[in-house]
Amino acid sequence: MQYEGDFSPPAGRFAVVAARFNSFIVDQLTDGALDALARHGVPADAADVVRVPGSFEIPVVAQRLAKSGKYAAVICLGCVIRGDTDHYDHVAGAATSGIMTAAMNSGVPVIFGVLTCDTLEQAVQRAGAKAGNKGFEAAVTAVETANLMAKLPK
Ligand code: INI
Repeated sequence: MQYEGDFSPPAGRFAVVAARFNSFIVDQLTDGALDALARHGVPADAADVVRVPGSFEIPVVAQRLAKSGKYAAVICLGCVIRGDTDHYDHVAGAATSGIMTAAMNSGVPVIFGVLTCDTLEQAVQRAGAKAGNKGFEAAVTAVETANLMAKLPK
């Protein structure tokens, strides 16, 4: 037996956790994620958007949502841009490991759609320009992984 997720319309609800920090980028990621969900057959009223102050706050909220039992997957969206200090490393590292922890603690797919960029230009390219829209890609990953989880033996 082989198991693999697919892109058929998934059952259940989806949550998008979006940081307000660098909102001009994250809003584009959020639009991309909601567009991908809609294009994969998720009704608009089956997608909830939860906004948090910054990427550092994503994991605790994502874990709460994932553990609620109400969502097939949680999609985390943020944008961390390197500055003059090592602040970037702390925020990006905490968001990354916290999002994985939320997935492992809940058993629900918690998808990593946080941009970690050296420059604003890199972020723009990944939020709907030359390098695509990473929010859209994160939501497609959420659909595939949610469908895979539904197929796996209990
Ligand atoms: N939050 C981000 O999402 N991106 C950033 O680039 C960022 N920088 O650079 O500081 C950022 N900081 C805020 C952080 O996520 C928390 O909201 C804050 O530290 C309060 O806990």
